[in-house]
Amino acid sequence: MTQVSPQKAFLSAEELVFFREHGYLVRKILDDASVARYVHAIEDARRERGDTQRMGNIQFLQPGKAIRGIQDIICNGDILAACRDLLGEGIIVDGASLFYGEAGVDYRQGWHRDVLQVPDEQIDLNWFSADYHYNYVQMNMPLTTDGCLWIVPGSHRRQLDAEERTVFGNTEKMAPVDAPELSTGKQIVLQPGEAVFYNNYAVHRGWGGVLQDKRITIHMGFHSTQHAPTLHFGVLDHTEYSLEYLSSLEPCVREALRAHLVERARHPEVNVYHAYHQQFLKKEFKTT
Ligand SMILES: O=C(O)CCC(=O)C(=O)O
Repeated sequence: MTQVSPQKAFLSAEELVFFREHGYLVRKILDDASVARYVHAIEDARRERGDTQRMGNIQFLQPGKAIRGIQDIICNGDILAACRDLLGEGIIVDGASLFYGEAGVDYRQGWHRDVLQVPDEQIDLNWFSADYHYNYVQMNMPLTTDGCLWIVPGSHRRQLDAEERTVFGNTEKMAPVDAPELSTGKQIVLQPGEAVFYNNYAVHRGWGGVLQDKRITIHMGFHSTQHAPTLHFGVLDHTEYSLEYLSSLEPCVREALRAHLVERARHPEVNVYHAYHQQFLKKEFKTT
């Protein structure tokens, strides 16, 4: 009988408990040479596209916006191993964006949970509880020092507390951008090549104020085929992945997008969220 050897764990038992309780985890992923390679590929691509006054959110796996030189990040063994430890086998890449902002860009989002794309009446409060099976992990991996992500540790596994309720008002989705500060908010400051894996149901926000330095951060989302989708699986626009586009990709990227297509075919119910999510991105970011 063929023995399938179990994959070696990447995260320690302590890290898994930390992620479950606090909703985030920081790990070093890229060495300096890989950071430099990706920055070079991005700066080349940005020169052709021109600059912007807003934080960019460039969906680098889509044909019209592709940044070929960074696409192989979706095959990074350590990132996939971390996601496997957090979610289970059958890791499928979903979101893949580049946050790009020049020094001087003013970047402020309201505190939110990533349920913005769901009509209010479909939001289930059970999603924000300790026993809910969460099946999506989001990751920010900066290539420059980045302190733009803020999170309220532990808020993914409970309802909004009294302070949060005051700033959110009668919605579970997003507080106004000019709402008072949350005393429990924690700024996550990352060095180039470090990644933060986080639960996107936790209360969080992107907030840099007026950026002192350029921001170049790779942002991704992952799902496991072992469990039903949770939000917001369905970020990639799979309808754009033609055979011609797929065959132009590096083999590992092609295989990852093929696996994404197979999983999207198993879950057509998430397609409705895709459209809502794109509307959110256009409001919060410059997406071209
Ligand atoms: O790192 C950031 O800018 C925040 C991103 C964010 O809030 C989100 O994707 O929901």
